[in-house]
Amino acid sequence: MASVGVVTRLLLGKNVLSTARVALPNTGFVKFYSAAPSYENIKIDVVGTKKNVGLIQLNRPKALNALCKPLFVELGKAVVDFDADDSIAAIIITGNEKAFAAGADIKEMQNNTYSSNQRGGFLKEWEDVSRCGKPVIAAVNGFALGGGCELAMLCDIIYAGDKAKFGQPEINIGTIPGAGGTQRLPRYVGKSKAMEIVLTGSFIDANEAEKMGLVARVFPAEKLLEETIKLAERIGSHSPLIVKMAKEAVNQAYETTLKAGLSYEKSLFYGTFATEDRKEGMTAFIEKRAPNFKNE
Ligand code: DAK
Repeated sequence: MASVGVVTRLLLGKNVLSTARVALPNTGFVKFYSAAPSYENIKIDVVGTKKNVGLIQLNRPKALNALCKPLFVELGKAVVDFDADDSIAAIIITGNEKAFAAGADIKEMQNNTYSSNQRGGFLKEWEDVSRCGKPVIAAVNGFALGGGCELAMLCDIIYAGDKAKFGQPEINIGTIPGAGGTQRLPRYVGKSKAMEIVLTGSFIDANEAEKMGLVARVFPAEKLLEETIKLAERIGSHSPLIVKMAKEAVNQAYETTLKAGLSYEKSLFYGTFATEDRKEGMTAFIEKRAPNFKNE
């Protein structure tokens, strides 16, 4: 993984996982994990000045990070582990300069049948990513196509490098988006644009994706990861508990009516008043000091 200017890269060996903390020369305390699988299709890292950002890099460069099942099993596991780790405030999923991910692995699914899809719960690990309570940010350089675009849309925020290309080209290979493309894309960009993208299979570039509201911000490709880590760190400066509630509230907007959503929001808002962090946040404001959130 390319090292990032402001970030002290933590080399954890080959995905050594444990719950212990060890001091490494010049890197301070490094969290590492034990009993983790030896990942072959992703790389994980813990980055940021406070070492509170979990970084997952999809790592099948020869196949443009095509999302084969073993990759998705590893990705799901890494997300679940970071989600369970109290020292991690936010998670970034990224790829490489050429591809975030060029879709589900066409070679792997070529011989699937309707019944094998049904029986095998085809790509059911996707739910591990969508269930994550912590903010998940996609940092997209290169191709984000088909399942790659859908994976980015599963995330809470998409940042893109200026050469990124998004698309749902399933129509070109005789199928349709199957991991949220027909449902999430219209919610991001509206029906007309979504129809154009899904029915033509054509790609859109990063600036267009930003204009449509698919992407939150575009950066020069080489700055993308650095800027995404800054975003994750900024989120990580807030109360993790309240961040989780805010994420849940925003996501509810896509699941329900306005009336039900507003009611849900109100309950969560009232709920923040049962937390120590809400008390600390408001007290710190009035005392003109930085808050010291405790995740309580
Ligand atoms: N699968 C497998 N291999 C892929 C791949 C893919 N999606 N995309 C690229 N590759 C491989 C190529 O086969 C090639 O491998 P070799 O031939 O060298 O062994 C290598 O990556 C480099 O690709 P190219 O030679 O094609 O590279 P180019 O720069 O010329 O073209 C490209 C780049 C991205 C335009 C082109 O590779 C391309 O069109 N790729 C396919 C894009 C695509 O159709 N994606 C949608 C796939 S369908 C679900 C979950 C997910 C899904 C469905 C359901 N459930 C949970 C139910 C998702 C479905 C899809 O994504």
